[in-house]
Amino acid sequence: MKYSFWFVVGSQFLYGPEVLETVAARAAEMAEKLSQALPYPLIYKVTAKTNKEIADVVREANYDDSCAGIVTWCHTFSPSKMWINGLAALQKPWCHFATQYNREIPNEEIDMDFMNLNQAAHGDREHGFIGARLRLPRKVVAGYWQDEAVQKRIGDWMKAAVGAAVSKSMRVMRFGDNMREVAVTEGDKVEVQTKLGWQVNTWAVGDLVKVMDAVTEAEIDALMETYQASYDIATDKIDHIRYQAREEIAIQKMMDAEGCKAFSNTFQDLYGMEQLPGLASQHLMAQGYGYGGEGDWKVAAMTAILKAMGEGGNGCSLFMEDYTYNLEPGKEYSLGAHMLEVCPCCAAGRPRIETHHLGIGMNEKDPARLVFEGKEGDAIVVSLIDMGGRLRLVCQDIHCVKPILPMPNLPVARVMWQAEPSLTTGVECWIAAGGAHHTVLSYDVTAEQMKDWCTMMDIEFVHIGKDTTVESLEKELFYNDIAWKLKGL
Ligand SMILES: [Mn+2]
Repeated sequence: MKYSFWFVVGSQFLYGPEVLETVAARAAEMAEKLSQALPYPLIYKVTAKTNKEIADVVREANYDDSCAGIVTWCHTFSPSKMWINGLAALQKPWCHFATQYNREIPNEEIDMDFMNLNQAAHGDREHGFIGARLRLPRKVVAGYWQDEAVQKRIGDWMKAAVGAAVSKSMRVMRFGDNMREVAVTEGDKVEVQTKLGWQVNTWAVGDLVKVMDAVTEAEIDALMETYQASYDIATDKIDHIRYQAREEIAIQKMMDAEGCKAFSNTFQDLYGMEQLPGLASQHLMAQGYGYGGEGDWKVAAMTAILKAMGEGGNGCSLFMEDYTYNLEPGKEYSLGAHMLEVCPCCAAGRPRIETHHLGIGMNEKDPARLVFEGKEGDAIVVSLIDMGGRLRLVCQDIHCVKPILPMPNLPVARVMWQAEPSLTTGVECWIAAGGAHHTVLSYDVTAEQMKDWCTMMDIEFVHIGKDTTVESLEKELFYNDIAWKLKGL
């Protein structure tokens, strides 16, 4: 899907046709110039002067799948009662861009005509009131439209809105159920479909095995060439790698046939399979598919959504699990990994394909997997949890580092990070909020984008950052719980 955004500019008839022509020409110019700087096109649609014009453009936006959101701005004053019918019907993300065509107030030229034409300061306040009065989810971005920092904020919001569009059409393929007895990977599939749009359904592992059996040697040869081009082969068990290729091709065929962008499986149900898909899952994630281990369909869908929100529509976001800590004073780090399935998008170097025994699960043969170190950089980890009747997204700021130890006997890909506000306070906050051991770790989606995404999806957002304290967070969680219950009444 090629997404775009629509620019809807507010005005009214009061100032005469010349002013309206100027507003329309400037709006078209701004949309064109902004489109060159933004990650998605911004298409100028209308200078809105009537209730009907606004209702019409909103109706059109709602029904156009390629429209991922609308950006509004009031060049002149635009009385907001005429926006009510349209905004009340709006089903797409909304950004109110409080900007102005001119950067400076001209000393000599300013007169009442100039004031009437360039009164965004006035018009955007009227426009803001109706958004607040209608309690509509929206993003407000203020600043000069040609400033890079302002354009970046609009661009970041656009990517979050694309995440919302991807979420609304998300289909998840489950192979097997959740890992037995695990709580946090469970969840209400009706609730996620209602709130987030996800269609989460199950397919038999036996059906996957049938598709695997039908994969041809020629198909496997072609994928082996792709593996060789991207990774070093550090095992002589080539047949194990070929088996992972067979698994990858079969899983991808089944997902593509059903329009699924994410999948989950579990080591407890691999009947008819010789290996837990390791390399197979990793290479599927590298192509933008979401994945969750142990039947964790929530993290699978979130991985696909954050990937889509990232740079170029498949950014550096990956399924991750907190495993173990280094608690030396001054060297406090969390070590993240998974049994096999870490996406190579975050690899600091060229990944190696290795085969090792895996004691957990039903593995007749040592599964092939990619082994590498994660790259350095600022990142976030996010976890979507089901609070019973509603959803909470926990997001923490982290800083990935080069792992401080070589760990030569660790047979999996690994990422090491410092956490905000510190490792241990961060852990206390994360545990207080109920965040899972499974997360999506992202190097290019920000906490602000996740907040925007949660606003669009109407779910709770909890952010653990440099200024968070346990006391303030516990209060926030307590008040949020009451507020969300009242909201649901
Ligand atoms: Mn896990």
